[in-house]
Amino acid sequence: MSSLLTSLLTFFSSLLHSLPFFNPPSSTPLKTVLLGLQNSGKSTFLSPQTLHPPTLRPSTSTLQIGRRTFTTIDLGGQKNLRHIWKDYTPKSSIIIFIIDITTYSTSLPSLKNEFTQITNTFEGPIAVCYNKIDLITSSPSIEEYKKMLVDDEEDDEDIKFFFTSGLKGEGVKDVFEWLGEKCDGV
Ligand SMILES: Nc1nc2c(ncn2[C@@H]2O[C@H](COP(=O)(O)OP(=O)(O)OP(=O)(O)O)[C@@H](O)[C@H]2O)c(=O)[nH]1
Ligand SMILES: [Mg+2]
Repeated sequence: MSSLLTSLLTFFSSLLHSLPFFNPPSSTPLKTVLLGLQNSGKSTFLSPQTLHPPTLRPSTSTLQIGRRTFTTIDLGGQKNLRHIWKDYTPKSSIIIFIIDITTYSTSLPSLKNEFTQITNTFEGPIAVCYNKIDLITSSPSIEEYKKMLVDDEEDDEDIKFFFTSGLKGEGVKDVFEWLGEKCDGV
């Protein structure tokens, strides 16, 4: 009898805690900036249903993922627009760095240059997304991609690497969940 009562109490407790009232959105929105070379898929990552022209001006939007609210700033990735990135990173808690996996080898020198500048100055969590995985059939492991981009052998727990397809929504939730966890308590 008591085990039946315990099961019933557990059931109703988990039911109540699944309701929004018991699990309200966290009050502090996380300021998130999307960086990456032109055409890597930043705008699509945030809004896959829309066809985006190249981003020329910073564009802000809000995303609710689970309990976390992300205020995102999408910046243009063309070479002549990248100088403004440094104006936005100090105001952001999070960076999502998007890489077009289909042009990775040819764009590696520019990618390394931009990524090094970011990691030299930014202290918060950075999600590096090897994006457009829906367009490739096989690829090196994430560790091998990481070694090509980052010279430092040491693991930095504030940087995590993901395979994503912004267009198909693959891996996107994992990225935001990890970022939300990294900002736990904020
Ligand atoms: N197949 C595939 N195509 C993608 C994906 N993400 C973006 N694209 C395509 O890549 C092109 C560029 O996407 P955007 O999201 O505009 O790229 P961006 O990084 O915002 O480009 P800029 O604003 O110029 O910096 C578009 O044709 C998208 O449809 C993806 O995950 N898979
Ligand atoms: Mg864009």
